[in-house]
Amino acid sequence: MTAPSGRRPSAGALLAVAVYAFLYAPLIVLVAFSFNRARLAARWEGFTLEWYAVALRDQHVLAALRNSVIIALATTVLATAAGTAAALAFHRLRLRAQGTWDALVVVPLVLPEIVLAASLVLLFAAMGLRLGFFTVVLAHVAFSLSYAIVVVRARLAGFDRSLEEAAMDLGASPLRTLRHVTLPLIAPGILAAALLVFSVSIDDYVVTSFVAGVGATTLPLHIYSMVRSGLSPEINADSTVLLTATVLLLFAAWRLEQGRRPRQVAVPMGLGLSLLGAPFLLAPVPLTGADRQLNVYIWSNYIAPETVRRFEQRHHVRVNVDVYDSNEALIAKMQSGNVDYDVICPSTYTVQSLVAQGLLRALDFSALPHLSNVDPRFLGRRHDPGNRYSVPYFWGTTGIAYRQSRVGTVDSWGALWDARFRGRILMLDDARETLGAALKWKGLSVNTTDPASLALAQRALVAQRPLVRAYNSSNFEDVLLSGDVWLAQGWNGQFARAMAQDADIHYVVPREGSMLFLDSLAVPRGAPHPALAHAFLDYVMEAEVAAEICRTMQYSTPNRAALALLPASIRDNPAIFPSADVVARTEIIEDIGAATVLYDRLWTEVKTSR
Ligand code: SPD
Repeated sequence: MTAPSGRRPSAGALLAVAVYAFLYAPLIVLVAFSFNRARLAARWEGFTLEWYAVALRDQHVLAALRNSVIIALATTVLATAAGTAAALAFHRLRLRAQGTWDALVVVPLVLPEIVLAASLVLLFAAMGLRLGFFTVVLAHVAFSLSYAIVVVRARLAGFDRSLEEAAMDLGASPLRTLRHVTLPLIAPGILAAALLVFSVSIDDYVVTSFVAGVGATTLPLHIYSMVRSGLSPEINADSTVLLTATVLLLFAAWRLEQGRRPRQVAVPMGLGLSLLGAPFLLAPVPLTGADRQLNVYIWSNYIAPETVRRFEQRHHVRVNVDVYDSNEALIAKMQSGNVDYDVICPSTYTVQSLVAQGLLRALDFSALPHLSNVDPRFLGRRHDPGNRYSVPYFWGTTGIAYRQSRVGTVDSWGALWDARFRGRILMLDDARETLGAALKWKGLSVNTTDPASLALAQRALVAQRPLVRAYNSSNFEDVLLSGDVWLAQGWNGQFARAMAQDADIHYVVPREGSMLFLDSLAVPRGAPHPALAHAFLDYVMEAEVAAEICRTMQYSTPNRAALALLPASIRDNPAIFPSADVVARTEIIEDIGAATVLYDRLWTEVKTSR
């Protein structure tokens, strides 16, 4: 590529440099920004190793990485073994219409991933397979088998069959010939296939998101859920670790292929494997495989680990908690039909939608004696008359939290459209909540299905987009605490916790009105452990437990008996328990049936607008 001295570089050399820059610039930027002190900005603000420490402490990331490594290793063993066997068979067999058979092997490589994912979900449901680790491995083997076959066949293409014939002429059995002649000769191809399978498996998002179930969250799924809250340096650090491990392993494989001895590749191989092996030492023990197990699928930041641990101790069970940050994510999981959750936490309109789809199990009130602790004002509401399917868990408001020293006093949704705060505004990543805020600002109902009203709200959100630093429904209060944003739309409980840490942060339910939520616990129709699920529902309705959950999470409890057990700092905090005046200007989000699709489309258009 170098031009002879004194001569200008050739067009070919420049083109090659451009191609390599195009290929590697994003990776270089990613690695560099994993050392950037800034939390959200794509602007260099100084060197730090802090994000690696954060990633090492993040038990969710470690558990997800461990899941990814286990799945990728299982997939690699299965797909490489099956792919090698198939490649050998295809190489030997002389089939009629050989070209057609060859093409059929390649089809899965070019099939749109989304089609493969949907077809696998359907197949697993038809076979009665519950979604979990096993289905993820099966799905990964399904899409990576073709890679293994193609790579091993490429190696076999240059294979001299007379060597096998010579071995057999000398008396070796077919098995011995395979072991001592064929496999050693095609070993580099098998190794290359294994590496390719490992990397496509560890990397996969689309198929995995369809077929993952209880406790099978992989690193790409976890990273994607974090990315929805904005690209953070922690994600860059996670990705850099994954990238470094992959490069080290590829380097080791390349050196092996060059004929180096295993001793000579021990360092890169060891480093790569220890990077991938770290989560096995650092992450908590996986919660699958217990005799008695309860699978809870709940909003993030909605239950404290100690509350869960006490239930585990009392019932001698393991509780596996997976989290989501939108009702839409919950509905999608429930609709897949074969997922093993026992307890879920839908909001009012999602209870309505899940009941309408026949996805919830009718509750057995004889197993819920502590339901009597719940304030009757929260029972028998429109979303579930008679509470046949759900019991109230938390209620609260959507509002704005802000840094008073930066923005003064706020009392209107209009503050989130104030151009003076460009780049310092955070909005929830939620169709009903963001369109809801714009509708309320314009004096309209959050449950409107009128296309003109919705178009107006959408235009407002599109106009606001350049001002918005991040859309985030998970840890929005942390972003406000960090000082990266000054105004944030969000839910009261997490803001109440932020206010306890920083006196400059205030919370308001805007004067134009807002959304009131009531989130409930429910048992999915196909829950594998319904009795234990009822025990859990009853447990969280005990006065002491409900008070503890309210104290730790700081969302508003609907449990009347718990109120007396709360400290005044919580009970009298208007951000946690809003006054009757504030409640009077809120509206509960209802299920709007077919118009949900319109809300989702409008919201997607907002997020993809420029
Ligand atoms: N992090 C938990 C927040 C749950 C808030 N309730 C959801 C209301 C959705 N409209």
